[in-house]
Amino acid sequence: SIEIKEQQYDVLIIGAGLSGICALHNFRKRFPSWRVGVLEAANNVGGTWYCNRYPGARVDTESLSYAYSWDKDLLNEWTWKESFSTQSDVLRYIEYVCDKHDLYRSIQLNTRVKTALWQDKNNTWLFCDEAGALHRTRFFVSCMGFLSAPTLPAIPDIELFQGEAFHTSRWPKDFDISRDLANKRVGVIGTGATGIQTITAVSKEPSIKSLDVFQRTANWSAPLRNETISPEQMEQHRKDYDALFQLCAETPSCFMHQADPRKSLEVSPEERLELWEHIYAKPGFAKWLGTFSDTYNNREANKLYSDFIARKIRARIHDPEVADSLIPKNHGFGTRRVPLESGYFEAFNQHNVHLVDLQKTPIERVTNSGIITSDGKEHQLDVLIYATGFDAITGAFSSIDWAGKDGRPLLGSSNTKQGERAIWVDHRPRTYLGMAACSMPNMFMVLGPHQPFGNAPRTIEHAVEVISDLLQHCKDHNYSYVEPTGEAVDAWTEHVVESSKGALSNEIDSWMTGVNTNVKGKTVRSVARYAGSAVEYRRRCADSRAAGWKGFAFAQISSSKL
Ligand code: NA7
Repeated sequence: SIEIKEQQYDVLIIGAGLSGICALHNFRKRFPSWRVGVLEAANNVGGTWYCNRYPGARVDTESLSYAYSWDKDLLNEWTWKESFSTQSDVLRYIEYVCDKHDLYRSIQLNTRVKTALWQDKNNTWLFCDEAGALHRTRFFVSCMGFLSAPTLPAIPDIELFQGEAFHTSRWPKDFDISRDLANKRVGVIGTGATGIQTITAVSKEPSIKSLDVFQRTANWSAPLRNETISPEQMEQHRKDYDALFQLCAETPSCFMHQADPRKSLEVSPEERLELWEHIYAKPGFAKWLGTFSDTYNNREANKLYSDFIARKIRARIHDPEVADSLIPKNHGFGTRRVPLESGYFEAFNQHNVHLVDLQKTPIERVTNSGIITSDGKEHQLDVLIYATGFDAITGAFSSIDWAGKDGRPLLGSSNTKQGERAIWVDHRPRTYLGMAACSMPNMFMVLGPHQPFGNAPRTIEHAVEVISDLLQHCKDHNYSYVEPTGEAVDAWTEHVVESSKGALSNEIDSWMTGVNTNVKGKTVRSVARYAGSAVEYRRRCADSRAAGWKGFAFAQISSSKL
């Protein structure tokens, strides 16, 4: 008989981005006797910050609040150079953490998981990777990210294009814009956070011949206001880290910005304008999150603020018709994720940058040398960049073939035979605390669906802490099996849906509401994230823990050897 060797773990982490690195560090420290490992599909650590190497990629959360808080020495050693760091600086930071804590030895790179099978007989998960190697583990933690599976646009004849074409999160290695875009006619499809950063950077490249921006939905965007951090400022910031992390722990999405408790409609027009101008002049998400408290659940309040931002945008664009196209019509400011920009709108004042408004002239098809729009015009291109986003939330899970308890698939469509047995039907996750799911025993998720997304490192650290405490509980009681109860999953999923009601963002198609025209079956809105505050989320996690992990069922089995 052929013996297939399998790697064995007590806890296996999938993904080596900010979540996986945080989980690895925590578990290795807390469970020194356990075999802890990470499988990572890419050939480096970093996750989002490794994959998204497109020009202009930058974090639009303040760098200082984007650091791990659990290593005081690291906070003292590390120097942030800019208030909003570039992709390469964030990646350098993650690599530095891995070096400093000797994490690389537990991470297996270039290992993409293809199948996952729950086995009752010994309460373990068996994973098979793309190369056919097996990995068996008692517990596993998904750190796969909710924006990690890129999607190409579903437009006809996309494969015909003969020039260079790629997705922003698959930026070709060593593709240098000043060299490789020199004299080129460049096209970008997509104007989300990624598109806006890419378009701005490419437009500033003096060597390009032209840039065509294919915009399906205009996006509200506002100035980032990045600045360099001097050594003296950094010295001061180091002293303020504790207070900063404390502040982030008290805000709804863990950013360092708080809404003004007043309501827009209760103050005078002058007072309104005063606050708006004040936050507009501030860096980062202040202008999204620091406005009046009713801005994102009161239509009239939202309209007033949107009009204010629209005036700001209009003032920056020479051609009124272009300005009109760049200002969103069908959704209000802040009801989708607000991309922050550094000269995006001014790009459209350049003679070589053209906006193709797909609301007026939708894309008909791709040809071997460009894109034809409905007005019959062929936009000739040498390079085509897809900034078309991700199969968000469930995308990373979709690329693995799951067999949970009783062989149940994790995902499935309601109109297929397989879908009838699926745990999450029609891309609608059902979770307990966004951390665990029925029929997926011993699985935990960091940044899983139904968690309160926001400032990623802050929410990651909290989720890792909770999972770590739960694993400790299993270890202490010799439990080899843990699964949320059906009632707990029903109640939490219902609470997630309830708390999203009234938010204007819930009425808009976006990756946050689970809609993606490029992914089959993602046409119906679902609730992807917990819209109750992060503070409330923490309270609920703490309540479960205090009540002996209420909502979870545990079991011991005697023959529970791996
Ligand atoms: P997003 O925010 O999902 O943006 C994707 C963009 O691509 C958006 O403008 C889409 O238009 C556009 N798109 C997608 N498919 C098509 C097709 N088929 N035709 C034309 N245009 C299309 O992804 P990002 O990568 O920018 O940002 C993701 C998150 O990463 C971001 O929120 C940050 O948190 C980090 P649409 O609006 O759907 O009409």
